[in-house]
Amino acid sequence: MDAKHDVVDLLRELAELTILDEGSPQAFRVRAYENAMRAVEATSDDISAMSESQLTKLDGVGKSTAKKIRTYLDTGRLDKLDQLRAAYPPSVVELSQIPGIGPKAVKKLRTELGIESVADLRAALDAQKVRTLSGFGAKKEEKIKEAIRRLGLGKQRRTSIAKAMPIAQRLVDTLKAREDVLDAAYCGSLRRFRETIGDLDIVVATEGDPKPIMDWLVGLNMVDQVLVHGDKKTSVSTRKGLQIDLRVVAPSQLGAAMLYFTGSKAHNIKLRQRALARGWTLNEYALEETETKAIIAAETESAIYEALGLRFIPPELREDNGEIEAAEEDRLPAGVAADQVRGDLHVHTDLSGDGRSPLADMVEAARARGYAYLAITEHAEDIPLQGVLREKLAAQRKQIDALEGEDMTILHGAELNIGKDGGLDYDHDFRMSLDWCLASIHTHFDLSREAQTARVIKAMEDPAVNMIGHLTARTIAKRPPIELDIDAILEAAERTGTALEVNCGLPRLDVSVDILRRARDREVVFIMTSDAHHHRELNRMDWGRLHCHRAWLDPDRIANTWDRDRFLRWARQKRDAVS
Ligand code: DGT
Ligand code: CA
Ligand code: CA
Ligand code: ZN
Repeated sequence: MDAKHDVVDLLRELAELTILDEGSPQAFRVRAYENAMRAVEATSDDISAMSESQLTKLDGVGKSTAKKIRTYLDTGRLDKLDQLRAAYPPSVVELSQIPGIGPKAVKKLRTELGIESVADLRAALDAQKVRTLSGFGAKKEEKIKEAIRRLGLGKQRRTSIAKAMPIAQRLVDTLKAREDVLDAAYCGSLRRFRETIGDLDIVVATEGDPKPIMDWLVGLNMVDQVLVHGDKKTSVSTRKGLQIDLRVVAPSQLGAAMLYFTGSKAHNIKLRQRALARGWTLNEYALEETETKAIIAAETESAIYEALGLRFIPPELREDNGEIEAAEEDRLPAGVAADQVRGDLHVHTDLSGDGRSPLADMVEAARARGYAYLAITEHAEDIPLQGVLREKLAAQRKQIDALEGEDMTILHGAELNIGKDGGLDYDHDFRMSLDWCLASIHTHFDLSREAQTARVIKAMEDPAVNMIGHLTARTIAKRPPIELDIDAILEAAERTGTALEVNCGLPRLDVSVDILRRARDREVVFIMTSDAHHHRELNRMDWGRLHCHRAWLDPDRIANTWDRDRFLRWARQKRDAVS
């Protein structure tokens, strides 16, 4: 792992722990760490070679932070970090991740009730002790209980895909760059693109000595405990509680190892039964003849599938959902290929309070992806910090027109906020003057199922609303989905001609695979979007392709695979019906 990533991780952890320490995410020190983190992320200079004063020259890095960075780079540790970690152990950090429990509440729970973990909190909730604290009460107790239950906190924690993926990618990239490594891949549930990951499984191929590779893992900064340190397998756990299993194999065995460690277990069992029926054995080293041990296939996954009489099954389908039967009969569901995505319909620029790239950069990035259409959708006015007032939004149209070309249509849009009772931003005429609107829930996550369902359906009935953004408003393993009558929502989407977004950002992946499957027999239109707030985030679309494939969703159900004429015709329908 390179120094830059280590420093970004350091600053992120300092910011997270300082929120708890200062009791507020807005505290000056927290902002200082966050600004420094963004500055380091953005620089292409070699951080490890920079002096303290050079670091200070990065926009956003203050003097005292620069000093901390340099100390950390030179010594591999930092007193401040050690102090904060001692004061706020992982079990306390976990408490602060429960929706409705802010840093101040964590302090109160610790000092007044001695609560140091989710388990302690659960016991205190059961004893009805929490309601006695000022600012809590019986209703809040209930909400907290419900959140703990729905997020599955306090048990063996699963890590969200959003947290696991960047770690896995960095580990694999670093491994691949080594001279003694021929190939490396993350496997397990992450490769199958599950929403949460129990542990991370990485397979490495080398002709050489596995020991230096294993030692490298054990020596990483993020490692907290070494669970196994062997030649075939090494397991560590990180300070955030993520277990990493690393296996080193010979290149000739890579396919068998990847197949085995990708799973799922149920998929593997079915494959082994097929092998058995042919007088063969399938294990993590090879597909071989049981009697003679002659190897039939081992080097690639495709060769093993082929020998078993199957089409190659992409990892995201390997869940024993009928994919083996489908592969046998050559009717595996088609996925969306990268070049089949024709546009992105949910993109912010720095006009939105939380957007980070200028319009021109977003448009250029969309062109680079070969899109034929793009919607610019700033946050609308009802969301205080991020929202854009109508005059400013109206003024954006000129800029958009100037950047449009023959190759790419740019829709001038907005991301409306669905109010508590289903009301929307601006007014009817202004909304209708825009080319494209999505409407999303950003507030009131705790309403009843009836109330949530009603407000979403009301938004769908608005003629300016083309699409509902991130329907359930969940963040995976962090904020539970809002309560909804999904069948009623799907029915309304079909009836009103409103699309449902597949938000491709890893923290959300909303709507879920489960909802996509439930919509299979309905004519609901789906649209994959990046919800990019930075030009580099347009590539989130690639995650959405895996997500939709995992749901066996027919690509033609996804409107942004349609050619420009078909898409634009569809996008006009709701508006045209009223005028
Ligand atoms: P996770 O980590 O709980 O999110 O899920 P996985 O699927 O990554 O499971 P994990 O890490 O326990 O094992 C990785 C893969 O290794 C698993 O998908 C299939 C394979 N595997 C592990 N243990 C067994 C086993 O006892 N039998 C078989 N057939 N395969 C196994
Ligand atoms: Ca795993
Ligand atoms: Ca594992
Ligand atoms: Zn958005």
